[in-house]
Amino acid sequence: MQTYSNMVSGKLVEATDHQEIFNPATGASLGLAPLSQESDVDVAVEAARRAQGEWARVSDQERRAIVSRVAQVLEENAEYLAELITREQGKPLSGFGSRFEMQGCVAWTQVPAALELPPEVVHEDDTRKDVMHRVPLGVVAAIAPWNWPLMIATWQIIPAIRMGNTVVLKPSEYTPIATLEMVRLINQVLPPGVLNTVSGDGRIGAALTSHPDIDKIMFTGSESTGRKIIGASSSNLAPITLELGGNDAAVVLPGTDAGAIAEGLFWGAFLNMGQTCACIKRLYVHDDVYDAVVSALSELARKMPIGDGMNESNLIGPLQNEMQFNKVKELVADAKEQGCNVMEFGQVPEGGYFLPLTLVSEARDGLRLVDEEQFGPALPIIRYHELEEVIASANRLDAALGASVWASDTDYAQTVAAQIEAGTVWINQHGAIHPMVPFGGNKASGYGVEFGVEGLKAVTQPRIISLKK
Ligand code: TXE
Repeated sequence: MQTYSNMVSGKLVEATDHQEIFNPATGASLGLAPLSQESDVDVAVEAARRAQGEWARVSDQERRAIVSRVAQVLEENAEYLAELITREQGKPLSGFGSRFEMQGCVAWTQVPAALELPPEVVHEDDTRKDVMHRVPLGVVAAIAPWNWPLMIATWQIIPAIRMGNTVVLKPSEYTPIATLEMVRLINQVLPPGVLNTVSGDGRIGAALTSHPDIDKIMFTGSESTGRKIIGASSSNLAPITLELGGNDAAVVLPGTDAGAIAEGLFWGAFLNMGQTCACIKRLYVHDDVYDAVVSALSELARKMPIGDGMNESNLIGPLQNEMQFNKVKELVADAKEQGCNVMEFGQVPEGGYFLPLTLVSEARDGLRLVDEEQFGPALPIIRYHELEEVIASANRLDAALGASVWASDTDYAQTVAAQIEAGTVWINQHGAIHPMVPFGGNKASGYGVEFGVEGLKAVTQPRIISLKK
């Protein structure tokens, strides 16, 4: 059985303890992932600290060149890593699956490599000149989730490295292997100590985020863990970028052509089996087009091939883990008990954490499936009549990561979008993130943004050089 290792100071370090990782589609063993001890966290943070000064002194141009080489390594190893993602995380190789995730890793590495954050003259008059430089924060703790394990780790580590920080990354305990392999591969082109890992569950995450020598925390995960991390950061005062998932509403306005939007709505909701932070998690459809939208979505769901994602004809895989599998089943069972119309589609294979694609029509606010983040392939569809009513519904929850408005009249859609509280409101698309466009949550979905120039700023601190003339 293959044993995987953490990376510290450019070397693979053998762990004393391990956990076996299984394929969520088949139950097959994938190998042994390391389990770090709290003392390993100290060693990894020390390694990152030792490497940081020299890394920060590397010229901006050279750092950009090195990050470009990281993108090349990701590209060269994309197929190997995509297969590991499929075996470990479950998303299929094809469609919006693991190859798509690897394309994202490459793009989200190339863009920071190309971006610049030059010093800025913030004030100048006859007496003085004030220039703001963006300097690295130091050692970044990155805590990654299991839904897009490599892409989200890339979002966290690449901007940090690009701007002269060093990193200690902890992958999710559900999906450590593909991430550790990615780190091993990209370490071939990084100086030792720039990117290190520790592995394990929340106990190791807590040791890392509360470590006194951490200067910045990048976190994507649940709201409850986000709150714990805020507490942990009181020991190091590290600023935090927090992406805490969402419960995105999509609003279909009256008069919209259901056929034209069905595919966008479908993948907006079922991307990665719904296990995506900015997925449509509640769909509000005007009475005028309600039946047409439900029927167009049913048509698509009926045709969607479900199964082991290593088979390239499958576009829908299993859920990643038992916790998530049980949570989605429980929320669907509750909706059924509450009198909703539960429609299940697809041939679900035996074994593995497979669930049918589920549309729940005649759903309503207050239902658990609507109010809680299901993070799975079960979409509640709520009928509405008045615009004020649906805007109040969209804004009534604490979660506010993404939202979308769907309409044939895009001018009208923009006036509606402006009234929705969310970090991003898409029009006629959902979850359409881009490496140049800042992304982050409002309200309980977190704070701080990733991507683009704003994302680079988030892993630096301003330093003003003020000259008396
Ligand atoms: O998240 P956790 P879980 C949502 C989704 C899901 C729920 C629970 O609704 O059902 O969260 O998922 C690390 N200090 N999202 O339990 O626990 C943990 O080891 C530091 C939305 O997997 O938040 C893992 O690496 N770290 C989301 C990471 O935090 C700690 C993606 C996320 O795990 C820690 C995933 C601690 N005290 C789940 N405790 C999104 N935003 O997309 C745990 N961790």
